[in-house]
Amino acid sequence: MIRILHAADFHLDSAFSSLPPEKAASRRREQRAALEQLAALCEGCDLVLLSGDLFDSARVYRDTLDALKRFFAAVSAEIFIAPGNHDYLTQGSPYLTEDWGERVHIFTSNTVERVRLDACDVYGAGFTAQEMPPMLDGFRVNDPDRLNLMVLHGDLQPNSVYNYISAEAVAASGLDYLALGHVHKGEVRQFGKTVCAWPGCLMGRGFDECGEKGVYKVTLDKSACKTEFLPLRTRKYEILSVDAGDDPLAAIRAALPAQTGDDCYRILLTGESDAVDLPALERALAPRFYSLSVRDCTVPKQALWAAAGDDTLRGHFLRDLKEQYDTADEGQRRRIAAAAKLVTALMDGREVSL
Ligand SMILES: [Mn+2]
Repeated sequence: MIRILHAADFHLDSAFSSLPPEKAASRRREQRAALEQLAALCEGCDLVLLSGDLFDSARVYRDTLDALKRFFAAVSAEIFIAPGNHDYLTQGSPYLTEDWGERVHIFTSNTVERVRLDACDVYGAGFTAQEMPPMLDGFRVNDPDRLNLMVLHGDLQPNSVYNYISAEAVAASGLDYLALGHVHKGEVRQFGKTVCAWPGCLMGRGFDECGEKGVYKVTLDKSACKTEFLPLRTRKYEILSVDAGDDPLAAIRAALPAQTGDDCYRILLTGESDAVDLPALERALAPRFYSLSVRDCTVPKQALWAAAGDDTLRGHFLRDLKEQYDTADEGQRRRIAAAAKLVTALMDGREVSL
């Protein structure tokens, strides 16, 4: 049985171009600091598989190379890296120019190579250009009786220009575990007897990378594969929809989880509401977040019975309901008003939730 730490898509030195320069620089420092957490998670593992896009681009700060080397030095396991589309191997790539130490194996060829260890065979290949044709097609393990792993960057989207990996190629490979990168949301799949997984990116960088991020700890032998998601403590991006109601500030406060101070939130106000004062809301709520934006997606409140006098379908419908409403008791009134609101919203083509 071997224990693997599988991570990918660090995207170190991302531009964070939506942030002001000093905040972007601070986010890049946080990316480097996340490697220290990662080193702690690698404790007790025999292998560390890193499936590409460790760097966001060819432009890498010296601070980042040093942080990565400190991470590698802190890990006692063998480390395997398969460069991806963001950090593909090209002249001047830090993968080729830096001395990464003895335990770090970087797959520098775009055809699959094998490294034999006592406990298993580790296969891998690296991107040598931004786009790569399928690299797994036709691959078979050399020795099906051994424990066979591969580290690779690519995805399952047919016609993907980033090393399209077909379910058939995975199922035919004879691999026990295929450690993939490229998809930024964690996912474990199985094709044939091969388990393949994308751990997702190491930390969220925008509202297209929401929720908790982390790595997989994999326990593997010839008969079983267990994957466990280990989250990293990093800033989260979250999008939250809140029905504005009569008091949007109270509605947002009621909808928020307790701890949001480290996180980046986008709050969408929905439903019917009178004019929402966005700057005042953001001022009141900003101290509870690392960053916050509130968007007003509400529609104006309509006087419920305003159209009851009109000679239209809406007018006739509302007049009938209004007559019932006027003679009803309190409980019935609430139900009748809710029915009037619902049907007028439907007549306006608005989305309603029941
Ligand atoms: Mn990526």
